[in-house]
Amino acid sequence: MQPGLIDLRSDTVTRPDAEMRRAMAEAEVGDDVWGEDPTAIRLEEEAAAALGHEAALFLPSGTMGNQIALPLHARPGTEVICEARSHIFLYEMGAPAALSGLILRTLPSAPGAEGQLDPGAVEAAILPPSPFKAATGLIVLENTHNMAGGTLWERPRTDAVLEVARRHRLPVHLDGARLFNAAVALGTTPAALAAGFDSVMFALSKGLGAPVGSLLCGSRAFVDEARRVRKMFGGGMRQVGILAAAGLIALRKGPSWLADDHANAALLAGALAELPGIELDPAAVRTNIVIFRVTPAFFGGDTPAEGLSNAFLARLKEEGVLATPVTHELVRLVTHRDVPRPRVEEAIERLRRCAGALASR
Ligand code: TLP
Repeated sequence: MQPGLIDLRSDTVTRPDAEMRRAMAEAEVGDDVWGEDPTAIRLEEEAAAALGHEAALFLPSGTMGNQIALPLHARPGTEVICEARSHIFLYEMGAPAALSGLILRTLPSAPGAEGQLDPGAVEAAILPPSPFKAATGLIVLENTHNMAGGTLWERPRTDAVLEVARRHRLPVHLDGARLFNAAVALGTTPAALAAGFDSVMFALSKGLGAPVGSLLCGSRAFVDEARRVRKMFGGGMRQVGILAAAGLIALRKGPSWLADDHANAALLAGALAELPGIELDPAAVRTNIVIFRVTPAFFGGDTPAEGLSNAFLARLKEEGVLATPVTHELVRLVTHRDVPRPRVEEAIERLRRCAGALASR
């Protein structure tokens, strides 16, 4: 990467630190497909304990975790209820259909609660077994909700959805890729947020800082089945203790880094809200994701031919800051520990320069 570039595209870009690299070099390993990798076993035990679930399975990615969970809960030809911008719908390459024959029934966010579902709307969308229609097989929630801007599911609403699911005898999976961010932001534990779900995926490779890996947690019987499907999907990894060693450090130490990421995101959001032509509500930024709207006013009233977010991102890149497009007018910045406070302040200066240069044209 070009020196001086500030990479706010995602918290997935974090690089393993010296302690992780040392642990990787020294990791005790074995063949994990044979169940003989002591470091992977330790990571799975600690992950399960952290989430308050019986067991956990180490996986190469969060996508694999979600995609293993889906067919274990829902039969082919059934529907999965999820929010309209959820990761399983928008960013998993159509895998629910391609791998498991599942239909996604997307629901809009509850009014005033971006990324969350209204329990009544979930109940209304549930289809019972019928000779005419695909039945509902599963409900999936996402906490934090990535594309809604790192928003949080708090316990009362979660409980209301779980109660609906239970009444209809439906399983519920949690895409908790950033569950530790949610726990830190809400001042609670990941276990408190993971309670009551039939399965939970969380990522080590995002804000927690590991180079690779996610865990899928659930009952012992569920995880035994997940191990079988992981192998079927090509995710049987051999001396994977090399990666699990970094994962253990991420799991033990990573949560303590997240409050800084959240404070940095709040700082960025406050500064962005003051720029002409940028729209966002800084109070809605509760974790490490900042999503904002770029309006024609940012470009002096014109809509650039390449589109608002593309033009914004290109200008920002010239200033040495990387971000990602969400839609043609929405842009995402994600804070993480490889961009500490002074670099965030520098990013804000560059954002201001970008806005100033365009305003003075
Ligand atoms: N999210 C990535 C991209 O895929 C968008 C990112 O940069 O934010 N669930 C959620 C909520 C996620 O945000 C992600 C990754 C995943 C699942 C998938 O994890 P990986 O990338 O490990 O497959």
